[in-house]
Amino acid sequence: MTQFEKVSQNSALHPKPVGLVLQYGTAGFRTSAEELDHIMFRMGLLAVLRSKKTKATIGVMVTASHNPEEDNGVKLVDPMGEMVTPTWEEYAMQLANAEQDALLTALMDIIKKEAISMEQEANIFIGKDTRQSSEKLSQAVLEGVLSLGGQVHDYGVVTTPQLHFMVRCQNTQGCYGSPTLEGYYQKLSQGFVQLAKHAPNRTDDQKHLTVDGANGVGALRLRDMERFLQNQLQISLFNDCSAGKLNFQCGADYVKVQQKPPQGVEMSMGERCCSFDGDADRIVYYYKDSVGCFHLLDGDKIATLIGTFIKDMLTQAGLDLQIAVVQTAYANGSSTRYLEDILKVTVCCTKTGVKHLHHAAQEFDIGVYFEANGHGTVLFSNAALEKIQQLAQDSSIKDEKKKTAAQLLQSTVNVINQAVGDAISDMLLVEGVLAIQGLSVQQWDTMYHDLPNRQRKIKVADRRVITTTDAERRAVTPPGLQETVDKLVKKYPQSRAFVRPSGTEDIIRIYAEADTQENADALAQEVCLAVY
Ligand code: 16G
Ligand code: ZN
Repeated sequence: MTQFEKVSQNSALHPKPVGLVLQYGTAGFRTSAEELDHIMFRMGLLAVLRSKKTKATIGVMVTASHNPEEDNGVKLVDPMGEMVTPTWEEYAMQLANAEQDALLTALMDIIKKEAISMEQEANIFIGKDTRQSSEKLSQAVLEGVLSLGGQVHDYGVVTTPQLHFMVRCQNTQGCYGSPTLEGYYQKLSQGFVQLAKHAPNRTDDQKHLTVDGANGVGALRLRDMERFLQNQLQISLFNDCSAGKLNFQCGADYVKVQQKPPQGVEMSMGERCCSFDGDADRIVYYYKDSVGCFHLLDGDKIATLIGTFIKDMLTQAGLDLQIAVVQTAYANGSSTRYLEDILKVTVCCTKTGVKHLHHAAQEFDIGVYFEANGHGTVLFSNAALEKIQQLAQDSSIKDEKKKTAAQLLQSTVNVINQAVGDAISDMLLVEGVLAIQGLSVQQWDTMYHDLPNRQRKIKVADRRVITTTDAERRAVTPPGLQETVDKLVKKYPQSRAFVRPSGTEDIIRIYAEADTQENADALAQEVCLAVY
């Protein structure tokens, strides 16, 4: 049997429902788990082609992140651990949406367009989250890969960022780390322990952190990692997968959107808490103050903390490297003002979705990128990495402050997962920075005050009627909408609002911020009415 006959035969075991059309959205294919079997098989096929084309290992992650347990999804990971390149998102859709009898033609078409040599070998890394459906769906990916003659390493249940990390390690011949869970835990924890050494006299209270694992994979893998942390962090883990439902009334997305604490977490006053999302690529922090009031420290606050720390260290180390912070339209106006006016760093705004932020951050020596929802990381250019490493290893430096700063920068590099935003890695970096700077969560929170804001969503027949420009901050169509939003915004002090189609669901999203919560709510409501 030829390879293609095998594909044809096996694909019949993963039939596509006639007429079903799915989009490769911001974070890959994502929908009800029941609709995804054929998609998984076909993404296995596509991963093989991508691997042959790039002559590198490609990742396939089965997850629907913060979405409900009943959903699932899949995305491809490119050689350096980034999201797959846009042309291949198009191929993903061609392949996914080809009716059963047109699958081989669609496959051949990609092979021809990309001039792929089928002789080339292919290696695929597969990972999955804890969803019940993930087991069977990742099996379908595997069958797709094997049908087209690819080799597979199945990592089983890992966080999304862990799979990205493995792919990057594999394709950089170990320069980035070793492509194993052990390698991941060792690299990140060593970086963190080095940072923590610079904060020697912390009390147990200061070392204590409450973590909401969203009843997902992040909880499991954090448990594995604890033994590497040398008691520098004392974690109380809740929503740890033992009983509750994934993402249900818990997790980073719930906390951020609802602006309230997750269920199932014991929080005492003033205590530092954080929530991961369902695949552990997002994190937000929060605490309850002395009168029981809830305070959220989202991705913007994390970016500001990290940006400030890195900038300080660069100054102390005497390193002239350009640092920028990349945000999206959702970034709180106060954070942008703080970064530009007080911290005086370059700030860029991109469209929502990790790939856009990641891409923009690559333009700088050091690019800190975070979405307000808690997804983010820091990218260092090769030149920046070299300079930091050289300085950290330079034994001729007599200036202690300079030496320490260089070493702290080097440890920061090690703790960061540069492949993609990573809740565990971000958590370790935040904990390290707070420890070194001797900051409590309350002190961190006072760096700037968030403008009150409100997010809303509206179901519409076709979200594509709304198109946007200026990093999604202005609506181009339907005609007149932006003018109406502009008028509404003028009614409220310090306000801002935008409307954008979701890249992951069939809805329109609305964001409003203003001087008071009442005004932010009222503005959001008025903008909603303008969209209907
Ligand atoms: C996805 C994106 C996330 C973005 C969100 C927006 C990745 C890995 N994830 O979850 O970055 O914030 O979509 O969703 O890119 P929306 O378009 O529905 O608002
Ligand atoms: Zn996620």
